[in-house]
Amino acid sequence: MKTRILTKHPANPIITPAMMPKDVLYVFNPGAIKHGDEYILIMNTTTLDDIHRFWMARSKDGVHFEIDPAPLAWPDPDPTHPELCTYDPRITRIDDEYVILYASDLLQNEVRVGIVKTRDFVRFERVAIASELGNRNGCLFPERIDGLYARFDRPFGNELNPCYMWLSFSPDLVFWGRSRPLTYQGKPFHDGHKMGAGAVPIRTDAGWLEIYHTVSTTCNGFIYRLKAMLLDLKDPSKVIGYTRDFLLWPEHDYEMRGRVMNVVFTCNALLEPDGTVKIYYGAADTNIGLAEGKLSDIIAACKP
Ligand code: BMA
Repeated sequence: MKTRILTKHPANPIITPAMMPKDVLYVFNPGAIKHGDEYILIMNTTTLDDIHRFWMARSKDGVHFEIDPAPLAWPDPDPTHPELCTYDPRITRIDDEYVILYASDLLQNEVRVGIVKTRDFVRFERVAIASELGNRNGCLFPERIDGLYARFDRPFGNELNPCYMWLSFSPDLVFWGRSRPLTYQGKPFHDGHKMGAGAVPIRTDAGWLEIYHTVSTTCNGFIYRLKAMLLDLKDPSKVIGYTRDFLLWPEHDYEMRGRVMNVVFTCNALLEPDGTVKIYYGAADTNIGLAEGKLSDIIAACKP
């Protein structure tokens, strides 16, 4: 077997439902960022009422987390659009703020990209629920591109037009447009049965590095696995390389059995000063694992 580019931490799963202070059935798919000397996770949790709510955890070493006593007080959206579930948060630091894009389920199967910001992870302020229905995996770039905010999104497809990644732009985080699919060598970039943004992209000399999820179908259902791609720095709708092999896949019990079987899913990739990338990932929509690898190895694997 080839050498692994990402190594799973020996303490995995680093967070399980049993570690939660209250009755939590599942804890998974965290957004992650470093704020001062702390690692912050905003985690998906599901309680006995089957609602997905965010819950925060903090750590000094990035492995052992102190979990808040209660779910996060999430700012109410527009009262005409009450949120049923909130999940899959991606935390981007831009200017001096942290902007969190997440999936906001209004009614069953009506998903939009919600946007909330904070400076301190204590007070959270609503920015928007981005208008179009049937869109998720929203993920904000850490820099403006040609003066505009840029985000990945993933409009819902159908049998004929499955779900792939798009890029949209906004002057103010509220109104989004100029949407276009990612392309590779001039054609729409398709990878798997469906795919979507994972991590907030990392700027590198070789291009924007994006860790994404790709979904395969089997006789027993979907398998969610992670790969990486490089995007043109000036026009990030252009894919300039991607990993042919999976970088992370479900193989252990905690990744294969749970609310949804055979899932590894990420909303983050944190670059450390020594060139290590830390990925906190959801496992079987039930637990949280940590995987680590070298930025240079991930970039090299994206090149044909
Ligand atoms: C996706 C999202 C994720 C989830 C994954 C696997 O569509 O809903 O939150 O981890 O499915 O169930």
